[in-house]
Amino acid sequence: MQVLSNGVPVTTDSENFAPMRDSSALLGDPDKLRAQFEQDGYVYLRGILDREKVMQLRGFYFGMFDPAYFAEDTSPEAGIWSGTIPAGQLSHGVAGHPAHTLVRSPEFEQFAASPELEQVARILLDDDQVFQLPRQIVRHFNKGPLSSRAHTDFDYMDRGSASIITMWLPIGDCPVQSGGLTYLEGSHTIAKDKLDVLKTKRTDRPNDTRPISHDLDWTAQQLGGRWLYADYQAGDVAIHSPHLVHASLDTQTDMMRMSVDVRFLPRSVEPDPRWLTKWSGDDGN
Ligand SMILES: O=C(O)CCC(=O)C(=O)O
Repeated sequence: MQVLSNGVPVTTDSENFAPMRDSSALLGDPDKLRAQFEQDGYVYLRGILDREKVMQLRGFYFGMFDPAYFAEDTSPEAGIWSGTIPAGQLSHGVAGHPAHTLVRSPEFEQFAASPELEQVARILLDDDQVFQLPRQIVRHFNKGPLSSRAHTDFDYMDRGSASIITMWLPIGDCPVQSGGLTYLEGSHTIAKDKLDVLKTKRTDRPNDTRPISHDLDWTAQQLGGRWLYADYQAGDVAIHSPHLVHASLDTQTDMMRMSVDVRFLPRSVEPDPRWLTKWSGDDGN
C-alpha cells in the first residue's frame, strides 16, 4: 500500500523513508537518553506505558460515540470504522464531541498524569521540577486523505519558552498505514528563516502561516533528510523538540488512529499563555 499524507504520495525507498531510532534501551541511562534527544531532536521509547491502560482509554473514548460509527461486531476499543459518519456527529473536539469531553475527564487526567511520562520529561529537560501544559490535544482520524501538515511545534507556541518537549502517544496500535507521526531527520537544527521562506510556496492552507507544507516529499527535497516512521504500538511514546519538523500520515486502514499529545516544560520557565487552558477543537490555536 502506498504511504500518503493529505492525499499526496510519500516516497518510501530507503533514501527517503527510514525507521526511527528506538532509544528504549537508554531509559536506564539518563545522560545518554538526553544526549540522544539532543542529537536527533527526538527519542522513540517503546512500551513505556502499560498497554492495558492505553487500550482502556481508547475504549473509553470510542465508547462515547454512536455505535453506528463502528463496524458490526467490533468493540469500541478496537476502533474499527464502519465507513459511515453517524448523522449529528459533531466536528472534532468541539463542546459535546467525545474528544472535548475526554480531555476534561478524570479518566484522561489520570492517564496524562502517568508517572512514566513525568519521569522521562525530567530526564529530557534535565530538571526535577517539570510542568505539564493543560492544553492536551486528542487526535483521531478515520480513513481518508487528511493528516497533520509538516510543521514545528514552536510555530504554535512561540509566546513562551522554547524549553519544551512534546510527547506523542498513540492510543492504540498505529502501524504506518494507520497514520502515525513522522519526523524529518535532523530538521531540529535548521534555522527558522529557512523554514519560514518555504511556508507560502507549496501549501494547501495559504491563509495559515504556521504549517510548512502538506507535501512531505517536497518538504524533504527543500530541507534534506528522510522522513522517519515507526510502527507504533499502544504504550509507545515518541518525544520531540519544538524545533523538529514533523507531520503525520494518512489513515488508510479501517482501524482508526487515535493519539494524544502532551507537553512538558520546566516549572521555572514562562509557558505560552494559550496553552494554559484545556484544548477545544475550535479554540483557534
Ligand atoms: O498527531 C498528529 O497528527 C500531529 C501531532 C503533532 O504535530 C504534535 O504532537 O506535535
